[in-house]
Amino acid sequence: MQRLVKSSSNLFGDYMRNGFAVIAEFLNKDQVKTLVDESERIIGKYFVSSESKAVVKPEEFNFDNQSVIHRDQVTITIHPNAFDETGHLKIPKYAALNTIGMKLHQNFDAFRQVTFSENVKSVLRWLQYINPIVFESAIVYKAPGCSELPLHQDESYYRTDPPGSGVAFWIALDDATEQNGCLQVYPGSHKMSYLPRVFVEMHNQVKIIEENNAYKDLDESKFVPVPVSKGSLVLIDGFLIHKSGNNATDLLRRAYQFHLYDGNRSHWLGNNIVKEGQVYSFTPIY
Ligand SMILES: O=C(O)CCC(=O)C(=O)O
Repeated sequence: MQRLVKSSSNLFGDYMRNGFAVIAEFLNKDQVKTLVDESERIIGKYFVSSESKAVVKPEEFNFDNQSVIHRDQVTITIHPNAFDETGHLKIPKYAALNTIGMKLHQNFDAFRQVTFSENVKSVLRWLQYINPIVFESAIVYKAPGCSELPLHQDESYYRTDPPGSGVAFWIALDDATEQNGCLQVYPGSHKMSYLPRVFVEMHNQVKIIEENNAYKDLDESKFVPVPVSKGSLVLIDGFLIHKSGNNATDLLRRAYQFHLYDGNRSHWLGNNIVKEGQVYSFTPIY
């Protein structure tokens, strides 16, 4: 892997100020191709066109608005309207795909090598992570025609005590543009500490707690698009309000994304929907 060129003080400053930072060419073209080839292999093996919705849904993964296929160590989330009333896929599989995960960092060498690479470790040290723990990794698909992913904060989907040590590594596997639905961020919003939607598990059911209208007064004009070339890394603070646009092109827009928190600053709360098990895997990066 090539050495990173961006200086650590710039990166840390950008990240602290804005809640996100970009490192262009974090992966080179060959490394991106290796991840794309591996994801194709995973899709070929684990997601067949004759797919049926009936495939096992592990209890620990239960988002209402998505269908889930869990096979061996691979969990695939599918757009809810992709199945017909008999439970079979009614659109091409690439149009149906939402994510493939959730422990690629554990189960697939190509993803493991990137997630535990020296460059990832360097970035985490620059960001002053003492005990970074990766708990989820997935390829995120935005198919042609796919609509926007609504604004959210990642830490609404997992809980640590105290909150605030979460970060996402989002690596573009295609050039991400305003036309194909690149990330859009609200710079500085990580300092607002909104967490209006928090999902936790209670009695095997996902409940939404702490919902309020905090997002309703957001000035949507403050969002800025983050177009990046393939191989670029976008670091996203767990509190940063962000979204992604719709894909108005004829091509897929893909990213490899993994999430971490700092086990030195916070501990994982037991009532998370994300927990060690069939779907998720918690591993220290160093
Ligand atoms: O890749 C995207 O479209 C956005 C991903 C994202 O924001 C998320 O998974 O939290």
